[in-house]
Amino acid sequence: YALEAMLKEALQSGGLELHYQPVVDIKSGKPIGAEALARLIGHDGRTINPARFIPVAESAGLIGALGEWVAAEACRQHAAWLNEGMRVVIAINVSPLQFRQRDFAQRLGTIVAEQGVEPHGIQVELTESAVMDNVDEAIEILNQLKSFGVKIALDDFGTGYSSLSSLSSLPLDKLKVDQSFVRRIERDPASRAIARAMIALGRALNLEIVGEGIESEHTLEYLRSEGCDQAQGFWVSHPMPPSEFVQWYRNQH
Ligand code: G
Ligand code: G
Ligand code: MN
Ligand code: NA
Repeated sequence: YALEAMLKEALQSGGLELHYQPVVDIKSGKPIGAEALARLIGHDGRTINPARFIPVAESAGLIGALGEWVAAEACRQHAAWLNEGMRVVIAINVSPLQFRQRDFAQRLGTIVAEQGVEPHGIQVELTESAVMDNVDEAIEILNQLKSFGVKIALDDFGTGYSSLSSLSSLPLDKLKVDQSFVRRIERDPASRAIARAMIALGRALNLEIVGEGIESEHTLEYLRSEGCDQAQGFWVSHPMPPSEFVQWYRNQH
């Protein structure tokens, strides 16, 4: 209950922030974009992570409001950075519950249109369970999102129950190979084989592939040699508040 009250208050009076984790081109190391990760800031300045407050938002009926705040803030930041000459594709996470809300796509389309976002400047990350639950309905929602110029990434790929035939029928742009495999690439041959197979599958389906949770140069090299396109993880950078992200970005050029 304390967390629910805190979240409600944060939505009204600015107690939420987005932190940004860079995504880079795996060959050149040049920044491409960033994943926006929500943070709840307590009165004592303490940061609470989404793993704790997203489930609360879902059960308290606040996930729609939270998701719309995230989308609007990400779009505002994208446009502000573009004004300063920084072209950052911002990825936002959408929970399965939010994805299935009746006018989700329409509302997101309105938010994107209001903020002066470039086509493909915003990307939506969805998990397998969000899209595989009802594939026909998902295809319709995804096509609507794409008509607004939003790109679609399948997040945490490999941890859900994707049907491979459905995978090819969904209008996706990107696959994000889940960090549970990536983090074990160096020490576990099975994880290495799975990561490799997922990259091959993504390439066969003409999708961009992002390796997430990359924590070493060795892992990054492995993914690059297997044809992975983009890299994300602590080896590249931790998630950062916007001001730090700007410093990081400028240092890459
Ligand atoms: O930043 P990290 O611990 O902090 O994120 C934990 C999980 O929370 C990840 O699975 C991430 O996708 C999810 N997450 C982060 N930000 C958001 C958000 O704004 N909305 C939703 N639905 N999930 C988020
Ligand atoms: O589920 P999702 O992919 O949206 O999760 C993003 C989460 O993963 C964030 O909490 C982020 O802080 C975390 N994360 C990002 N890179 C790494 C990494 O290299 N190692 C670990 N352990 N966590 C990471
Ligand atoms: Mn994500
Ligand atoms: Na992920």
